[in-house]
Amino acid sequence: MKTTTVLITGAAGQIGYALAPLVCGGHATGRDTRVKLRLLDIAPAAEALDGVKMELEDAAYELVESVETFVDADEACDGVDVAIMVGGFPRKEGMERKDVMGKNVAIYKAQASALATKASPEVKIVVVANPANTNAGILMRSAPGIPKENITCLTRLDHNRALAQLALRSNTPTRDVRNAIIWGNHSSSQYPDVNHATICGKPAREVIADDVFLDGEFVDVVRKRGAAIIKARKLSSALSAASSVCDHVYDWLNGTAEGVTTSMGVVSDGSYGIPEGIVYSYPVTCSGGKWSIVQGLTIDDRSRRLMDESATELVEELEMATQCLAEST
Ligand code: NAX
Repeated sequence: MKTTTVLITGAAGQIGYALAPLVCGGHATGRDTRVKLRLLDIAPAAEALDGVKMELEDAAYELVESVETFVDADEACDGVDVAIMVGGFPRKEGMERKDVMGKNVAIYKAQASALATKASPEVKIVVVANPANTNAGILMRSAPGIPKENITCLTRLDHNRALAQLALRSNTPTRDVRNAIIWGNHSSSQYPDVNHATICGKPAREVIADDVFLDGEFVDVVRKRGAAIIKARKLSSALSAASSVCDHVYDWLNGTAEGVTTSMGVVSDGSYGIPEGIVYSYPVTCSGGKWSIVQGLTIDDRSRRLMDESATELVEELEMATQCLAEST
């Protein structure tokens, strides 16, 4: 059986607490792969991180080779094959967007250097921490030695939310809903697109037969689901985020099923007229450990406008982040 070294940053946080057990159970790398787990957080969270480690030991996972904790990014990144970047600086009341961006740029610049020098040369990275697309963009720019294709961000949670809403509306199990697309930013500017989605193999628009709902309420619910969960739970999504991280990593490593597309934040090569170089959520398929953007989809005028709006937001975010990066050097 092969062994994969997985890093989770921000591991003492609430997503970390939901994610680490799933990774130890093989949900990210597969039931045929042993896991060496490395958990990173900042020094003030070291004791809580040790508590997570103790619980993971007590759960006696069959696939786990070792669980180690770190408060130093260089040490944590040593030999890492899969890096799940959950740690980041949250926006606090009264903080300007640029101030939060500056904090995250500093974190992602330092962690990019640790990954570039210490991780496996083929390391696959998924950024979860917000602003996820732009943090991934900063990682890319700060670690030119890591192939851009190996740096992604999580929009699978938004993708899964879209599948779930279509399933609920059509009274169908989620497994029978496929190929919704999240275009753009992991933010409220994202465009959840149902034009290529199917329910039990038939076009979702035909099955649901309610374009007013699909073009209005559906889009709003998916975009604002994170806020709805915070309102209900008084905490942000953790279980669903952790589960979606596993889906993202699993499909990337093991391939998407025949005829199934998923959504991943990946570097734009200009496909669908999106500016090159930004990290943009596209429909992708995965095979042999690589993702590829699904090409040739028909894009109607409404979709074009919504896709471009999210791209514009991302270009502006990346400009702000690049400015913070320049100011920090
Ligand atoms: P928490 O605040 O519970 O946990 C974050 C953890 O990161 C903390 O333990 C903190 O000490 C740690 N941390 C901070 N700076 C660090 C550094 N430099 N190195 C290592 N660790 C560091 O947040 P949680 O609810 O777990 O959410 C984590 C991130 O995921 C947030 O940025 C959040 O906005 C983002 N999300 C992204 C989602 C996505 O789909 N892309 C969905 C869920 C989530 O909202």
